[in-house]
Amino acid sequence: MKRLWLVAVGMSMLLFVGGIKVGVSYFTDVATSTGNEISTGEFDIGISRDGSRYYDDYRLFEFSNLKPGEEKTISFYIKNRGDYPVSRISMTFNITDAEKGELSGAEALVDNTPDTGELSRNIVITSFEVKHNGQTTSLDDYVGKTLAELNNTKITLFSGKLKEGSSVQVSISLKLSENAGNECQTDISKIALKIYAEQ
Ligand SMILES: [Ca+2]
Ligand SMILES: [Ca+2]
Repeated sequence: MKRLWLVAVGMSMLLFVGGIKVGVSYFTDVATSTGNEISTGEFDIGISRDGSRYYDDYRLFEFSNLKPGEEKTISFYIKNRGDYPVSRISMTFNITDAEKGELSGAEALVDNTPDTGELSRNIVITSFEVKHNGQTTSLDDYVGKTLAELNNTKITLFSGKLKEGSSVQVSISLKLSENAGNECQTDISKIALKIYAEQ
């Protein structure tokens, strides 16, 4: 009996609600979804001297008044700041050798090319390392080479998977050869590093 009663109450409520629907507006609701889009992400790397701020174009080093036998280290970071993993990073040195002003007195005696510098032929790579995830890889193929020999050579710095937001650190030590002669006094090498990343 009790069960039947409950059913009866249920039915009467339905009828009642049905009754007041007639001629009365309903509350309505619509869910929308706007602003959808399909796009490609950005493929972007940046360079930094210390790993804090990254740039597309940044001067990483300037060494002046090098003496024969003197060594300097270039160190920089390359970061994947895009939306995809990077599978390969490579780099080239683009070198322009020039004389800085007039030939010096001692230089003029041995340098018969007043329009071209000799410095990059005398700058030797003594160490070339790439660090990623705490692992250091030494690029021994390039150690012992001069910058002139490597001019415009594509050097692979990293291959594998550099995740979004991760970086590698590159350290290159350069030495002005002890055998550098007076022909490279007051010479200047302008060095552009071009860094390429592949998806
Ligand atoms: Ca010269
Ligand atoms: Ca010179």
